[in-house]
Amino acid sequence: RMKTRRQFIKISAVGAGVAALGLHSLKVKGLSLFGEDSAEEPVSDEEMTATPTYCEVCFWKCAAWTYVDKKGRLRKIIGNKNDPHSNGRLCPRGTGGVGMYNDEDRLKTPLIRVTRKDGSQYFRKATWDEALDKVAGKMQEVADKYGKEAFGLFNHGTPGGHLEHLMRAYGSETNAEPAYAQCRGPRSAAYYATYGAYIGSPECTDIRDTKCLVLIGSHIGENMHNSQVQEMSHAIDQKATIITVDPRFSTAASKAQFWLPIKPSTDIALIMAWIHVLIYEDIYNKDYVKKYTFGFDRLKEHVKDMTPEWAYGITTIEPNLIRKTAREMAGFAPAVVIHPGRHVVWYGDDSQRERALGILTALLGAWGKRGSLYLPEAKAIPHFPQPPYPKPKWNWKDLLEGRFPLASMGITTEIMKASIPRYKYKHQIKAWLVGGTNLPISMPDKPLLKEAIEAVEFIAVMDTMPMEVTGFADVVLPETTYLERYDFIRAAQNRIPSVALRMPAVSPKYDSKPAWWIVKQIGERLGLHAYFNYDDYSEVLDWQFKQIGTSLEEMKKIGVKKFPRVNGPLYLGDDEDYEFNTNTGKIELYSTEFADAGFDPIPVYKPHPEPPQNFYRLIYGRAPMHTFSRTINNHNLWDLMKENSVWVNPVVADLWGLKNDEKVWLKNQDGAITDFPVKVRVTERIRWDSVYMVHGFGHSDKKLSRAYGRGASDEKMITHYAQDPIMGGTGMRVNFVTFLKENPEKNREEAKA
Ligand SMILES: Nc1nc2c(c(=O)[nH]1)N[C@H]1C(S)=C(S)[C@@H](COP(=O)(O)OP(=O)(O)OC[C@H]3O[C@@H](n4cnc5c(=O)[nH]c(N)nc54)[C@H](O)[C@@H]3O)O[C@H]1N2
Ligand SMILES: Nc1nc2c(c(=O)[nH]1)N[C@H]1C(S)=C(S)[C@@H](COP(=O)(O)OP(=O)(O)OC[C@H]3O[C@@H](n4cnc5c(=O)[nH]c(N)nc54)[C@H](O)[C@@H]3O)O[C@H]1N2
Ligand code: SF4
Ligand SMILES: [Mo]
Repeated sequence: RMKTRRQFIKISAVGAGVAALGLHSLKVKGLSLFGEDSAEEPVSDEEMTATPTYCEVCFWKCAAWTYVDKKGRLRKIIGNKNDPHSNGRLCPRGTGGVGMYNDEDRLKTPLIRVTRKDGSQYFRKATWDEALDKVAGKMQEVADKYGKEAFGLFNHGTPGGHLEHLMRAYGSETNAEPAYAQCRGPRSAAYYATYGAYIGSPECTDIRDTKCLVLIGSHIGENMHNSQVQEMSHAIDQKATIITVDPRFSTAASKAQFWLPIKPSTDIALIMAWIHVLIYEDIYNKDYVKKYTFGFDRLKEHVKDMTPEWAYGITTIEPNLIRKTAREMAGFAPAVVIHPGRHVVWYGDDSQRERALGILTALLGAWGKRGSLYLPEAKAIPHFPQPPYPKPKWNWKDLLEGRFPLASMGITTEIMKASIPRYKYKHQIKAWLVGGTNLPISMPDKPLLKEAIEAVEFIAVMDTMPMEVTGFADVVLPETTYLERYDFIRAAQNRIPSVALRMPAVSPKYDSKPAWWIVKQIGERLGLHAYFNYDDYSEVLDWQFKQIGTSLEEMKKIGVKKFPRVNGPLYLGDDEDYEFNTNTGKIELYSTEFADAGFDPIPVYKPHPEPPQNFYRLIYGRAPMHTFSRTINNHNLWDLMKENSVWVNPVVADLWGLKNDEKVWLKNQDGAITDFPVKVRVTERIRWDSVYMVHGFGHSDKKLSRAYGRGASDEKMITHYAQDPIMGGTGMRVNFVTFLKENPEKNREEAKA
């Protein structure tokens, strides 16, 4: 076996004796619902101190109150009633957020990779000074030897935001996050091309007031984005019609009047057929189309033959059902939400599918209208005084040399390729900073990631947990959890602008530090004091709050503050003049931007490869009680769901002789096998041509004492991806798996013997 330069180090190897002991004694307590000692005496709210925060268990950023009892113990987190993201209620994950803080497996001290004489490697505990010196020293070295641009950044969430500030102050914009090219990127490219606007987060979907909610893949109810779930249940109470398109009978499908169990990968054909029906049955909004859109005649000609009968042959959805659902939408227009989805990297033609959704919305005269997509607004927060960021000589975009021309953010796989000399990129990346992203679980194509990890000279990872990604670090920086720190002001868009404060409810456990402090220390070592001109982050917050007419003191009492809209009303008025930020100033049914860049200006359905014999398409999604891989070890949430299962249609189960709860290994088309076996769930709720799994399980790091070895990881099966040529998104539903009923390890051992 080839010797690797950067071996994966299981953090359990650190101070083995102590860790093992600590683990045993803490584990029992860790299983009680709210962690340490909380099963004790009940305590009333009046006896506790409430401090404001916003949740970091996912990216909806719900504002909340954390309650700490007289002994300084965190007892509960509840939603802030004044918050438009949560309306006073958190989802199960947010409620269980205390488990992030209480997790005894947390990173406890900085760690530095050491190579022994025999070549083996381990992490040694380090002081903060040692760890920070090491990171700053390497940043200086890269700047001197290769230029600052050669230091890359992978990030997600608020911790990533702090790292981004550091990197921009230093002089690098060589950054990317899986939350773009592995998530919502195609949506951004498509809606920007069509409407000159982004959907944003929280999505500007007016589900609260809709009469018809169309979910194409979006599985709200399993995807637990808080206010969307709340609004959907309100819409159901109001008897809104729900149309779901999903190869799986999702939770949303179980609440819907219409379930279209589409053949995976064929959605563009269905959407174009809907467009055909609207146009050729003359039930689209003519006034709206005439006033606001560009390219209608070309669209009409383009979809002439895209009849429901044509789509039936592709999607397996009955022509009558296609017609009926199109008429439903037209009947309720404009109060129809065509949900744009969020994790939209499916098959590599995702920007085109997203365009098709945008076009459908326009034909219904719905964009900007009550019950469809509203016009969101966020509060602008002034930047704390600092010099302008230096301008790098090159950035993530220059790496592309014209490829993926409509990418609006860095592309993770491109940053990786640019880190590997044999790809001969014009610019080479030599070192990485990583924060708030677990690349080995969120990236497709493990070999590429591995090769890139091997190739770079240095990796520093800032995390709260010993996740797969920390195992590849040269320096590990243990961050506090969100409950123990100040952070950026949350000023995300919504119906009305609001701001929310996150402040420490408890002091940091172990030797962990907040991201703002970590980047300030590194920045100062690099002489970048001017970008970190404060002793404590509360000074930045107070200054910013004062600029917008409040203060840290007031915000500590209220947590959330709402502001009046200043950019006009929530909805487009009847017949109101409106200039869209596109080339033509109109909603582009025909995209001049796509055409100029050499792409189909109107979406075209193109077939995708089918599973080989005895293989099934692997599709995946979310479970209500977990966020990706990040919560599996959280004892509160682990209690609710400990492992995933693989959903198999009864016909397939029969064929393979699979029983419910039987454990199998999965093998994909490239021979990759899951690390652990996974339980079979035999169910009519999935088509026979596909299998389904919840993402985030099958952790391979033993230090995650609860998550380790539970279930299987979808990502291990995603060795292949289809890249969107428009913006670089990696379509990940293009892998096929088959079942292994015997332990593959046993076979391998037998083969060796
Ligand atoms: N509880 C929880 N909620 C979350 C998250 C979480 O980790 N946990 N993550 C958040 C994040 S970052 C994101 S991006 C969102 C993602 O949430 P969504 O955008 O809603 O999810 P998708 O992954 O696009 O959709 C998953 C659904 O697509 C279906 N599907 C698979 N293939 C096809 C196909 O070819 N056609 C159609 N029509 N459907 C198909 C699957 O069966 C599944 O029901 O969820 C967010 N909400
Ligand atoms: N196979 C497959 N791949 C996917 C997906 C999928 O469904 N299947 N989903 C895709 C989607 S939609 C997205 S958005 C991306 C998300 O992928 P990532 O960006 O990797 O997101 P997370 O899983 O949320 O990031 C988890 C990391 O952040 C750490 N973390 C949590 N809280 C904190 C904190 O407060 N501070 C610090 N410093 N670190 C923290 C966790 O311990 C963990 O290591 O993955 C994408 N990749
Ligand atoms: S939706 Fe749930 S996990 Fe996400 S921020 Fe809100 S409460 Fe937290
Ligand atoms: Mo995402």
